[in-house]
Amino acid sequence: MVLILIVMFGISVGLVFPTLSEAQKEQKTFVTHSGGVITTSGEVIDPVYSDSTMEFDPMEYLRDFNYGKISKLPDGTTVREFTIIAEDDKVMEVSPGVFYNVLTFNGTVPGPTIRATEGDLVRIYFINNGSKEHTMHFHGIHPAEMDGVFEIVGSGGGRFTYEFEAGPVGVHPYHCHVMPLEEHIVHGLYGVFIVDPKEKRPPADEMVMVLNGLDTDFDTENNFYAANTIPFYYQHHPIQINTNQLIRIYVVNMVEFDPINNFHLHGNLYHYYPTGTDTVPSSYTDMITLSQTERGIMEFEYTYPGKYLFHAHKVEFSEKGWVGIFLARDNLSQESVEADYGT
Ligand SMILES: [Cu+2]
Repeated sequence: MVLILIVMFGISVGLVFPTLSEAQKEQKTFVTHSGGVITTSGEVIDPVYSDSTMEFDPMEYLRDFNYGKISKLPDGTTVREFTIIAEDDKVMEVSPGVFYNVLTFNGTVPGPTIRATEGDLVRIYFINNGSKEHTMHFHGIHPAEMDGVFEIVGSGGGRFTYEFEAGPVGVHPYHCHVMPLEEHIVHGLYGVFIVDPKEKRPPADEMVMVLNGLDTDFDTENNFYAANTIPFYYQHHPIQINTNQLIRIYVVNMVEFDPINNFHLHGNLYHYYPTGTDTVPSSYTDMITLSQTERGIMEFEYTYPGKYLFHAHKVEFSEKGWVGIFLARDNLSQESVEADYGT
């Protein structure tokens, strides 16, 4: 009975999930990604850095789609050009007082969401301003030499131009493919590539959620989990949505080390399109399970206003940051929430 009262009290004061328990008590010594030797409990990383050098706003990232610089070929094909710069010296305050050495595409983790329509010519001007070798490897269909695996791009300003036809329709990750791959990925060199069908999907409030983990003490286990990098962000800053409006989420699992992740939605079910390659959903569910780089499109709408949790039903992950809230309202402005497809 006492236990029930304690649990009820916890819920009543909003402790839906407790904040992160202390990551590790035991001090360990590591060689950091930047080559420094540090001793840390996992709470403070790279103490040589005293300040964050990276600004990242998960709310802005959520609905930020980069359609590139658009032009046309003589045959009418749309060309979309993007410049992507890799860096590996940034530091991000991922949680209060927790500094993490991140590797970035265009200065953020994840990198920009690149978006094109099936059949467009995508051209990526890639510049490696990092201190290590990096590449961009896109999931999708393209020539071998555009795969970003064997064409290593040197540090200190190395360049490569990736060019391919956008396809297939769906949501795909892109990431660095230089060894040690796990390290380059877990430190942030990834992003999302959306290929829209020529016949557009129905209008919706569209969002991107990259499910990621952060190994802040370099022991090949994640200390934090998140949707879009910052643990607990969308719990403390609920995502505002309209009732009776279609919500479309492009979800990509980039968690390393842990074999699976999942996505549970409260008070609702969603239609799920694995990899987004089909226009007919494969399931209507409130739970999907995703392995490394598995991804898909979720569609749903809320009938009733209110606060709804979404989180990993792998409770360890939600207790370490992968949890958020949708705040559904009846009268939210429709402005700026519907995708314009950049056309
Ligand atoms: Cu790399």
